[in-house]
Amino acid sequence: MCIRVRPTTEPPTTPPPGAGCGSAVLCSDFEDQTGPAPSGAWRFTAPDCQGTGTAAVDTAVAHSGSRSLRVDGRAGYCNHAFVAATADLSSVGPVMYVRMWVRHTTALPAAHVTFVSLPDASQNGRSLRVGGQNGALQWNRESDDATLPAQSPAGVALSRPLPTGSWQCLRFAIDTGAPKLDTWLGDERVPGLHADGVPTQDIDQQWLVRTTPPRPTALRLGWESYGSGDDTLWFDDVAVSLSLIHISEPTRHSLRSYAVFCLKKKNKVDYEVRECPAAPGSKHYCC
Ligand SMILES: [Ca+2]
Repeated sequence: MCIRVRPTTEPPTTPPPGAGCGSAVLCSDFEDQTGPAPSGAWRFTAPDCQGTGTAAVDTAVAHSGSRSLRVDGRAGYCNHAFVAATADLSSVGPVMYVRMWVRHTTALPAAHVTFVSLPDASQNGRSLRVGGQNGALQWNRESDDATLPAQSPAGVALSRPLPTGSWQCLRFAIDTGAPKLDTWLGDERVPGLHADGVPTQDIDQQWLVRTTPPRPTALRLGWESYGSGDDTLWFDDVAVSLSLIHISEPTRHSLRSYAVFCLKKKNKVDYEVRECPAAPGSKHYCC
């Protein structure tokens, strides 16, 4: 029986593991990687052709812990370099939610580039891509080269650049039952990266010409350039889930709250320390 509750801020037990993504289908902070070559749940791949681009586990820069995935992307079509999750994602739905932390060094170029590539069964294996064009983030569909948003000045203005030199949280919601997409950069749902099924000029009018929804089967992180554009990128705390994943920063234990529960059992009193569930909108709610 709970007699009293006393809040404390000290985490008394081993912190929860990994990328803070609960029951996610795929959840990786890359801390289990033992060498520079991706292993276990990840493997290097160069889907079309391989040149000077590289992708490897990095121990110098990390969002969580001491490891991340580093991609040295090079301009030119035949410098593809990706690390692919080995997980089969073909049954994740009806909405597939993806979260990743990404950091890069060079502003997105005017030319088209890709840094997330999802093989798509609805395109016979061609990719649903996330990258940039005209200096801002965009979605691209390989089979018909459609973009979201449209690459008009008004459309590009409704997207956002990917800031350089700091970790950014990118989240996607990919509807596999309707031609809908959503994208968050940090806390903002980016208006130009939002396909809602109703064609809107400069945003998703071109995208929705194709009504077959995507069916991603896998996740690849890396770099693919179709002209100009070198960049160095890091990825960390990557998750794929059936629900929107919070922008959790799993190693910041100070955001967790704990309470001491006083348990009275017959003639003795036991103390049990538990992590408190967070209330909506509060980082420090204690039970
Ligand atoms: Ca990490």
